[in-house]
Formats: sequence, structure tokens, C-alpha cells
Amino acid sequence: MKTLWQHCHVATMAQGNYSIIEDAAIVTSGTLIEWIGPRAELPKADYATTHDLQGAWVTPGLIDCHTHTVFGGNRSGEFEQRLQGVSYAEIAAAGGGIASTVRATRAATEDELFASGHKRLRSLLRDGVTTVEIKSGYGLDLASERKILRVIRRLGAELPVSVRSTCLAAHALPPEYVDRADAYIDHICVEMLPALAAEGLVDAVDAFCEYLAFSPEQVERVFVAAQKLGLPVKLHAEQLSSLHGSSLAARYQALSADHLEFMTEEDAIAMAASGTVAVLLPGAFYFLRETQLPPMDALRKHGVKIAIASDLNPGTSPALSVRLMLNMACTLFRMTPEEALAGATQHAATALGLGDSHGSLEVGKVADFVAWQIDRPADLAYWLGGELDKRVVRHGADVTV
Ligand code: DI6
Ligand code: FE
Repeated sequence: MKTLWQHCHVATMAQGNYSIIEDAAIVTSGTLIEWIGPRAELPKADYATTHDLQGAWVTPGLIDCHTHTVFGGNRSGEFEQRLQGVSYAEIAAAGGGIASTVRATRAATEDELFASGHKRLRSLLRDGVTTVEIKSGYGLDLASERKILRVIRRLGAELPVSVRSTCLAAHALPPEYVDRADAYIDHICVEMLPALAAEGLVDAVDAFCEYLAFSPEQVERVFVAAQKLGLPVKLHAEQLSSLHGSSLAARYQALSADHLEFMTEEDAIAMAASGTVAVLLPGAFYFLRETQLPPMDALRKHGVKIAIASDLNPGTSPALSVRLMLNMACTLFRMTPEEALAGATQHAATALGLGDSHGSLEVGKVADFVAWQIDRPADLAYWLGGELDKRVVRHGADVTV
């Protein structure tokens, strides 16, 4: 059954550019795009349904390729403390930071985590997101990581959004393994990953490579374990210092390396060679008031694909809007609105291993798109927050919330 969507302009984002079609028409059949082009060239056919998009600008559905949406508790109190002069170190010493979210996540039931994650995810959907990646990483033991990953699968089953799950057991050291980081890495590689993968809960594996988290050597052991299970890898790298985690990620053909404020040109060359996507997280940069910018010139010079994501998490990026991230990518990182939109569509899809099926409006790809009542595509990075009038279509069906 064919459906026609017309009276619109389209930014297809093919090849990561606007690739605009003025006065366009889109034909969908089931979940896929069957035809797209100028309305004047529309093939004659019987369309079961015709939608008038009233002059909207149509883009691919937004893709948030890096979130920690499922967690217990709330750290707005820490935000307030820091603004009263309490340091991160003092907060951590008092049991705050990631440790407090781990305690709250372990204490929460699966239903409680589903309810709070559902609320956060609806905010992203209302902002035009049709595909999202969600990481574990606040459980840090097998039962709790399993609980988070099961919630992630449930969110994808119950909401009109495609969800990819990432196991980030190597996010932080759990209290049971204080001063025994290598033993915890063993536990991840020998017990946690094989069990969670066997239960079909994991689409990719991630780790936090940082002086206050895990070393490149420890991360590499996680990568080897993931590879043995046939799982692709990603990496939180060069957020606060340069350990060349992004080069290590490139050596393992990682889907992406993320944060990257402290990456070097050599890292960029390695990522370009492996096709590893640079996922920039301006929300964390902004919220932490960082000053070290990612090396945009090196990324562009070496043709590294750049994605933009929310990094939605309670400690460093409590961000509920991808559009706001587009604005931050432009305002803080000096990306163009076109680069930023490519970063939340085609390049974000590639960062999830979905580049062949998602991320641009082309024949044979999924019919995931948003019809925005805006004056031009740059409006998506221009307006700060708020809600734009839109229709959201996922898998060929109107799912506007
Ligand atoms: N980088 C971050 O900024 C977050 N995790 C990571 O790998 C911090 C997570 C938190 O503070 O809860
Ligand atoms: Fe993150």
C-alpha cells in the first residue's frame, strides 16, 4: 500500500549534506521510502493515502546516538552545591557523583527505571527523535546492568522509536572493586559481557577511557572480549585528557569515539582511516564549563565524520533536547547548521552501524522523517529550546506525540 506525502521541501541529508529537493514528494510503502523527488516528476499511481504537509521542511528523523537515558535518582542537588562553591572532589568524597547514581539505580525496580526513562525519552521524541542509543553503566554488577539493559529493550518495544542498546559496564569502578580495577575488568570480560550478550540485550559495547576511569590497556581487554562476542565497540575518549583512546578505538574499527575535546591530529588521522565516527557532546562541554574545544579543523581536514548527541546523563549533561545540542554544536564548536544537522542524522546513523538504513531520505531507507513548520533547515539549530510545530513519521506511520 503506497502513501504519498507532498507539498513540502526536503533536506534529504544524503552524503551528509542538505541535498535539498524543493517542492518535493515522498512515496512510502510500509516502513520504507519507495520514491522521493520533485513533485513534478511524481510517478502516476494509486496512492492509498495522500498527506498534504502544508509547505513543511522535511528532514530525516533526528538520531540521538549517545545517551545514558536509564538511571535512578537525580543529581540536581549536586548542581546546586557546585554553584555554592562545593567542588566535584568534595561531592565525590561525600559519596556523590556517579556513585550516587549507581546506588539509586541499583535500588530502583525495573518498573521504576522504565517509568523515569520513559519520561526522559518522550522529551527526546517530542523534539523529533526517531532513533536513539541508550547505554547501561549505572549498575556496575551483572544483575543491575541486566536490569538497565532490559529496560532499554522495553523502551524500544513500547515507544515509537528505534532503540540501540550499548553495554557500558566499564563506566566506573563499583564499590565492591575499590582499588581492584583489573579484577573488575576481568569480571566484565569473563562474566558480564558473555551473559548479557547471550540474552540478546547488547547491540554494542562502550567504555570510559580516562585517567579517572579506565586505562587504554584495560579498555583494550574489554574491546577484545566484545570482538570475541561479535559485538561492535564505541568509546568515551579524550574528554578530560589525552590517552589516545580514540586511536585505540580506531584500531578496533570502533563505530565511534565520543567527547574528543583532547584528541590530537594523529587520533583524527587514525579515525579517518578506520571510518570511526567522532561523536561530539556539546551538552557535557557546556554543563561542565569546559574550555578545551574539540579539534574541529583536524576533524574536517582529515574527513572524519562528525556526529552530535545529547549525552543525556544526570551528572554532566542533563540534556533533553537534540535541537539544543545542534545549537550548542554551532555556537560553541562553530559547526555550521548543515554540519550539525548531518551530525544528528546521517553521521549519527553511521555511529550506530545504521548508516545503510537510516539517517537520510533516500529510496530503500526507512521512512523516518519529521515535517517541521520552519522557514529553513537552519531553524533547527537556531531556536533555543521550545517546541516547533511538526509531524513525526517513523517507519511510514505518523507517530507525532
Ligand atoms: N563521561 C561523562 O561525562 C559521564 N560519563 C562519562 O563517561 C559522567 C556520568 C555521571 O557523572 O553520571
Ligand atoms: Fe556519555
